[in-house]
Amino acid sequence: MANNRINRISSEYMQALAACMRTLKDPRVQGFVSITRCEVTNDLRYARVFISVLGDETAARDAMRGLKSASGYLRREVAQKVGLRAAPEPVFHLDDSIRHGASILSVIHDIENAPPPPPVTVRYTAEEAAALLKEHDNFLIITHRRPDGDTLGSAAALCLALRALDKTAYLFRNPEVTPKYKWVVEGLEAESGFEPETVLSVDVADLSLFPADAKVYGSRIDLSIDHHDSSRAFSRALWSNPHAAATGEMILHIIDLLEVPLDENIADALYTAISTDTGCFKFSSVTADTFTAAARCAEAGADVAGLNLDLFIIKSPNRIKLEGAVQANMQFFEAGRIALVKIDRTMIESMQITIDDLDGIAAISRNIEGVEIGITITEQDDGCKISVRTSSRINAAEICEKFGGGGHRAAAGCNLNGEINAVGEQLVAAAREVLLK
Ligand SMILES: [Mn+2]
Repeated sequence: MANNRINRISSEYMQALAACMRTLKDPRVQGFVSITRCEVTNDLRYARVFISVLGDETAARDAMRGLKSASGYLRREVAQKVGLRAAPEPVFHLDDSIRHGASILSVIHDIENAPPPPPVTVRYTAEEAAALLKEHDNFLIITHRRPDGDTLGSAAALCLALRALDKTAYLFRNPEVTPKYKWVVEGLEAESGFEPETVLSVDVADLSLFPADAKVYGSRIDLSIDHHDSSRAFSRALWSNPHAAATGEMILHIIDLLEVPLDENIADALYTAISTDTGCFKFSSVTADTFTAAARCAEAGADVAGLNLDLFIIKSPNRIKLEGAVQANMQFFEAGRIALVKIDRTMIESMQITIDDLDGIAAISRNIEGVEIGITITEQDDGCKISVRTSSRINAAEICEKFGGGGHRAAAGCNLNGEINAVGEQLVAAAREVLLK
């Protein structure tokens, strides 16, 4: 869409919104707030509205809350004013430049001591995300806790692509990277003391999934790139695509927009991301785009056969023993429609099971004829980790959301404190509720 058309719509929108804001009865907003800038997104779905607030940090936060709660009302009023059926949804931002100026004049010490307010998230298109990457430099890329092939492969590929553009880019040093994936992050991790200007997260659906040491960046994520449909906003900008089978597919898209040619290293990282998140192209999330992305990796020199062997075929002797124990101890409920696997600490210790040995173990229970919900509970130092896998009729995320977790329709997870048998009963009860409703 032509830029001048967007500019015209933005300025009309800003005028109409300012008029509507003056009619708000909310004392948090009245008389203290003015709009400094307004940008309607290319798809006309959202409007980034930058505001300045007269007063201190508390007044600013209150005003933001007031505006957020009024955004539905404002959207309808603006639509009526400009004669549109649906106006862009306003997403409010504090105009930092003005707030900073005001702070110098007023309450510097208060602001320095206050925790930074969580940012208001704006949804970005792929093109807007690419533009952000082009404009910025000195990147730190954050991966999620218990990192899998998708978060690590996606982060590595993005890091390599940014470096190909002569930018400085590093991965956050995730302490939980397992031996299986060490090669993916080699040479890319930030040394301590690196001060990033721009912080990105990939494949991270929620702030709670940040590694503990990365929490300091929690309120300053500039862009989050993710494909989970349960994605919870925590970043300034979010580019999400729940139709992507892996975040790696999205990373390939953005690398294309950045016009960085794929090399063997990027291709290996992306193939790792895409193949691991799709169970080697077997999950229902796989689309034609997934195969196209994999084909692009193969074309660019990814070691497809070697990676498949390492990632999916070769198993450690301990893993084979674990699979035997899992199969022998599985419990069934609701006439075999729910299967429960419990892997307790004694089992893990006596069989010398590593985190890599546990990778993908959750698929075993779901892959039994008649099972619609497979629940796998792994007892860990900090509580129980639960993985739920479901047949197409059942939404796994719905079960895990009952316990504060989330994920995809076919695969989701959550964490629960408590004794493993009691946790098992809770999960089976929740699964039964979803199964029988
Ligand atoms: Mn993923």
